[in-house]
Amino acid sequence: MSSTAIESTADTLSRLGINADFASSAPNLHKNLQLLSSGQIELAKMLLEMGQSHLFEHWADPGVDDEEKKGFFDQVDRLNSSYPGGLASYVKSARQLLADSQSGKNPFDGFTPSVPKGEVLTFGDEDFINFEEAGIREAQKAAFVLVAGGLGERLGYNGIKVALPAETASGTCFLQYYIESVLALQEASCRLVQGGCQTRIPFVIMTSDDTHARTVELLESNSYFGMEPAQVKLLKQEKVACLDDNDARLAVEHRNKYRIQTKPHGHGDVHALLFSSGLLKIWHDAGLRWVLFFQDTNGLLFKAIPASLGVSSTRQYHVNSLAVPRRAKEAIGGITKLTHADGRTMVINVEYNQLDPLLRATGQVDGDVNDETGFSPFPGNINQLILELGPYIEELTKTGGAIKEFVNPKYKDASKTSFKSATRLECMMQDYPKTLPPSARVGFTVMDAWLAYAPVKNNPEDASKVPKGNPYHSATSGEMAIYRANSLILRKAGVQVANPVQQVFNGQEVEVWPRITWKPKWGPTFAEIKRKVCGNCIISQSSTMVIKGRNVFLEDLSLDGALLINAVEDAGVKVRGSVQNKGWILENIDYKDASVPEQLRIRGFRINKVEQLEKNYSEPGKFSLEP
Ligand code: UGB
Repeated sequence: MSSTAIESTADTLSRLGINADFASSAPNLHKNLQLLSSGQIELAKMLLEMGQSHLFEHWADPGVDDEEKKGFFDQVDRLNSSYPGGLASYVKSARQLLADSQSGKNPFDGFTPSVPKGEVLTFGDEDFINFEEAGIREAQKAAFVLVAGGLGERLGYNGIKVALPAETASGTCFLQYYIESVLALQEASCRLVQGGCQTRIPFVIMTSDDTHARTVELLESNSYFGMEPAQVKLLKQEKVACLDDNDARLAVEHRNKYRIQTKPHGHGDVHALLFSSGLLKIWHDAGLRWVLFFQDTNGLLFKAIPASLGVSSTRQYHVNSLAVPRRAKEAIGGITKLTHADGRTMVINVEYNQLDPLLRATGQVDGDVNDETGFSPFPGNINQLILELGPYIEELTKTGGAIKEFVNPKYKDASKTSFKSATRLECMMQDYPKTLPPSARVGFTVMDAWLAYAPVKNNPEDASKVPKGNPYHSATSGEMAIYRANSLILRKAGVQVANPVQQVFNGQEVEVWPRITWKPKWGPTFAEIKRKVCGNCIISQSSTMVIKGRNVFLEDLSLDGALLINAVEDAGVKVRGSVQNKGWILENIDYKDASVPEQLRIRGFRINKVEQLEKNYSEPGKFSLEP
């Protein structure tokens, strides 16, 4: 028992300056004071001052374990210390935001949206190749941050999303793909330094209670996918308290009145966590210049990274948002220039549910619609941000990493006086530029979606209902997009890749291209891929090609079937001639078929490996594969 608990209640009260008001405002709590430490009593006072006396309504109920009451304060302590400014500040912000929401205040009041200017890249042209080269030079000065605290309710998958295979031809999961891509950049960048370099690119993963343990397990059981464990840091975000009403009364759990309901605060937490971890300063002192943020399930992402990093360094962008052409009403935010009546401007993501009302409110009567190109004029934010480290630290030193929050209550009716379920404040990492001064250089880089963006967010049922022409963003489309991108890249490099066929999986019609995949180190840039391909190469639509090796060269290859090449770092393999076999066949499966593993069910097909040519090169040397 602590010394404060031994004190008489009267002594404790007087030492803490608690008067009769306290006792009358929460008599049930008052009866329990002898259980609490002085720190906990301070927290209790803060809660009462913030109008949260309802939290103690059940404290005099008979038969309640004192441990529950102590557990309550442990939770309050965590909620208080993990939020910048503490719970009092959280409740205060919540009241303001809830009042604004109730009165229908437009967060963009006074601002007029317009289409901003940015860098628009075309894959494979001279500019693209030059930007990629610049990006590779900069990569050794970069740190990568993956936000992976979300459970992915829209996807409905039971595991963590980064453990899902990005594609099933090689079976590589998202986390492996990301780590191997960072290692490929590290290697390519170091090769440009005379005599090589010892750089280890830092890799941070933001997790949450929902994902942390399973992320650690995935890393550890796979030896960190080849990365040095010291390169990887996990930062766990905490959830925030839920709110029951417009007065921001904290919501208690239905089954346990001694616990406050909590929900995720959003990916915006990443900035405060990075700042408080001290990592930014360590990186700065080590001479790093860039921090790249990305999301959990985009299997194309690293095809866009080198060129975008090149844009950041060439254009000297403090903030560079990656974007793709966006279809109107597609569920991705739009990059928008906002100009205030008083002359202020900012280039910022406007979330998909806000863009349409904002456009309508500012005179664009049709709202969020496509223009003559068939796309919305506002580029789609894919939430991949590249920040310049120096200005980023400067800004965070002022803000502590706090990001402008919002609240999105689901009201019971038009009176907006009660909610269908408890709500909470949220924040988004792409809102970082909102507090920047006008002098900040905020830009963006647009690339074709086929090259840069194919997230896995929607479950099969929802995906099959996506309006025609809009992307499914499902496990099916995410995998098919990887094969399509690799096929198109090889085409651009001179390979004759057959046209796709249309097939329907889980109610989604998709283009099925040859199933081509390679390890990131085989082709970190387009220039490198072009170097690996020569002569007259042909790949048929029904083919599969999996390249696991760095120095594998395709020369006059004609492939009609399945070809798998596994080669160690220093094995140089020339692949020539004709490979023909029965290959691998895609077989339909139904997402409702519980006998099939969930990670396959959600894509609607599995690969039947009928016949293949598989070659392994486990020793260094020069080899030729001529079937
Ligand atoms: N995430 C966290 O790490 N913590 C959290 O608390 C919540 C999420 P979603 P969202 O790519 O199309 C974003 O749920 O938030 C991680 C952009 O806001 O997949 O609906 C989570 O693990 C939007 O502008 O997406 O929408 C995941 O890695 C648009 O770009 C990431 O945050 C959209 O993504 C995103 O979470 C998109």
